[in-house]
Amino acid sequence: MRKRIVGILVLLVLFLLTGCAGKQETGGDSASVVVGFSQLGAESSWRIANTVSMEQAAKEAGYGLMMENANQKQEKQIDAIRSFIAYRVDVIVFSPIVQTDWDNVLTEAKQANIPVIIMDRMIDTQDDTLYRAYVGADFYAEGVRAGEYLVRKADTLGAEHLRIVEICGTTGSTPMQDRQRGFMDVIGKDERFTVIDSVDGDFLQSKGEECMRELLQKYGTEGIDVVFSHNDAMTLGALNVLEKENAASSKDMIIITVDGEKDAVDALKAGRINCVVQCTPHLGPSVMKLVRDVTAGKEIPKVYHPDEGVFSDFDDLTDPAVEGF
Ligand code: GYE
Repeated sequence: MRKRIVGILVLLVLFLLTGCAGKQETGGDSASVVVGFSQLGAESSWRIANTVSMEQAAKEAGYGLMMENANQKQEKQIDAIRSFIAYRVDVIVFSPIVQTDWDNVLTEAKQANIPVIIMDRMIDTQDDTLYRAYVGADFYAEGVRAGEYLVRKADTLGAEHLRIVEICGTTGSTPMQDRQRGFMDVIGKDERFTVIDSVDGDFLQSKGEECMRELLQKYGTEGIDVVFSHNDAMTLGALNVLEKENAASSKDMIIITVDGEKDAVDALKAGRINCVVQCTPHLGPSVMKLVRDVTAGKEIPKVYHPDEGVFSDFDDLTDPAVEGF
């Protein structure tokens, strides 16, 4: 009898000990997995849908999600990642506001043996062992799609010269840099196109309005033929200004936007926008699948890009597949 009680006690102690040490070796057991998630802000409908996607996917997977919103401040993201390391979460996920200056904090995560998954935007680093995977759009391809639409539109209109203004996303962020590069690679050598100005709208609707107001003061509605805006929030802000100034102006201008939120797709259907390049915010399920594999000790792909397309005034916009998020 006594032997039996001792045996049970030994098992109990072993159970408690392995339970305490379990944070690092969860073996894919969803009940004990905690994900630390540093979201960069709440600047657009895209971002809000992305946050919801992460929350829902974590819930469905049965993972604990510690989320910190950085309100557009890189220092706050770095603090959040440090707090996840101190808490010893199982996996760190973050969406870097800009590309540079992540090496120090990611080295701390690596030293603490906590895998890092980068979501949405990318980082600049010489050391790709600092993160296990990147899940996010191919922003260069999005810029190319915007450029290809414009070339097709110019061909159809028989346009000889189009003056473009570009309203850019946050300076130094991956979508800003790569959307611009992709767009320029398509239209840059074609003499029909001139980018007359390129301004920073920080992915915010309010800044989109401000930028458009300034651009109109500088060039007037007559001096601008195309608006290429890096996200829907800024585009919707710019449209407010254009339509207040002169109801017909935006109809004459070619308006190209990126994301695909519901309001922008509705504006496309109403003829107020010409082209919406899609960028999906629904990255949560792909991220949580990687969390599952990485905590189970499996190899995971280094880069994952979701499938994306484009909606424009060349399409049948009554097709039910044409819809926003
Ligand atoms: O296009 C924009 C958001 O990083 C892809 O950030 C994301 C971008 C998105 O603010 O709306």
